[in-house]
Amino acid sequence: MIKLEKWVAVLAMSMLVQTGWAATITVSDAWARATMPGQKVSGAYMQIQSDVDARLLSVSSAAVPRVEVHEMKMDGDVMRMRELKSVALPKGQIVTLEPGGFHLMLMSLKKPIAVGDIIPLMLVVESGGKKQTIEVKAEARGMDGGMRDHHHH
Ligand SMILES: [Cu+2]
Repeated sequence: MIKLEKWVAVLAMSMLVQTGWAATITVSDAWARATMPGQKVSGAYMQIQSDVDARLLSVSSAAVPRVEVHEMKMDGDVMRMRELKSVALPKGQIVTLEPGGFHLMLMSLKKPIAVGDIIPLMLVVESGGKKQTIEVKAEARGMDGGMRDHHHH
């Protein structure tokens, strides 16, 4: 089991962060995929909306040794995935991180992620040349939360 504080009610709720110059970044429906014993990678997903043109640059987590921003795409009939330098968050648009598209890759997991675990994620977002950090709590869901993927790491 991963030791994390359990937030029960607040999850899946939208989160608003606003401080002075910063963009207003709204994150909703953040979740991570629970893992099987021995599985070292998983994914995290959410919807992000910024009130100005912005970019998601990177993500870190106190609970996961390494988090990468990935994109998954069909290449002919092969699904491929690559690490991205950033994900554009165009003004006012909801950008969805989901299985089969943009996603956060949770890597080098030391322990399995159980359904209901809360994975804290720190999103670094840049807008107008300035960076801000948004804290997101993603609740772990089971394998039926979406298509199976990421078996090739
Ligand atoms: Cu990936």
